[in-house]
Amino acid sequence: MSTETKNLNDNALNKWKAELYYCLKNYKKDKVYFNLDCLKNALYKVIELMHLDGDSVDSLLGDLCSESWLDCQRLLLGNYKPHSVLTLFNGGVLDVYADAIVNAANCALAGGGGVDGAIHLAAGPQLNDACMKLNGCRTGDAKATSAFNIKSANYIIHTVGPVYQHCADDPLLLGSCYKRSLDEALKLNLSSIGFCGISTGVYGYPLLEACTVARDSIKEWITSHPNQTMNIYLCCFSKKEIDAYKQVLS
Ligand code: AR6
Repeated sequence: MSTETKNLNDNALNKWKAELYYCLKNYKKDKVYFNLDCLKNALYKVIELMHLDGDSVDSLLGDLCSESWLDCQRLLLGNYKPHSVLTLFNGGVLDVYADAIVNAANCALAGGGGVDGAIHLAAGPQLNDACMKLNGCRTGDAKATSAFNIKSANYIIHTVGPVYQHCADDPLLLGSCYKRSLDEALKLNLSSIGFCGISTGVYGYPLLEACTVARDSIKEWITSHPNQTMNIYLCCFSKKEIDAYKQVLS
């Protein structure tokens, strides 16, 4: 390789490394500016230019931003092919930038407390009007509306989780919420969706069990939709949720 070519390669590598570090830092610190596609792009350029395998990338970046890097490692698994990705997001559904966010609603779709109240407040009164036209929603089902005044998403997918009863139906109904929400996102031709921890607040579903159901049902959906590319964010409003997801995803 001529000196000139080597210099050009070094310059390109430094540029993409800087971009990658920037994306990872934003992922950890300032999620408003985090962009998954930019991160993927920079990551692949660095891998190409350095001829790295996954392990070497780990050691290069693991120390710098270990927490966010751990969450982003899954991006490597598809070997450049577009595929659905499940990512932990350190923030609530109103903080994530996604085509749709998922609301933990009630059967009447009448608004309420918790994330439902926060979403209605942020979306504005038109959301209630739209919800009233949907004829309610059964437990385990999902229905979509516009996101109105919420600018970080275009759609809200309202799903109704089970009130925890400690019975065999709980995981079936909760799993159905995740799958039906993903079906709705696909029907609308969307490619990213942010979930809150459905049923884990007012409805009393134990957190670790709910995270396990979320993981398993989303993985099942991804497996049964191999040709779809969906960026799926598990939004963690509290530190407890991050810890629980990390435990079930490790
Ligand atoms: N912003 C973002 N996420 C939040 C917020 C918020 N302000 N508040 C809670 N979460 P919950 P449920 C997360 O209780 O258990 C309502 O009254 C929280 O960390 O909102 O499914 C409805 O109308 C958790 O991950 O919903 C229903 O009647 C997730 O939101 C009932 O509560 C769900 O907690 C639904 O109960």
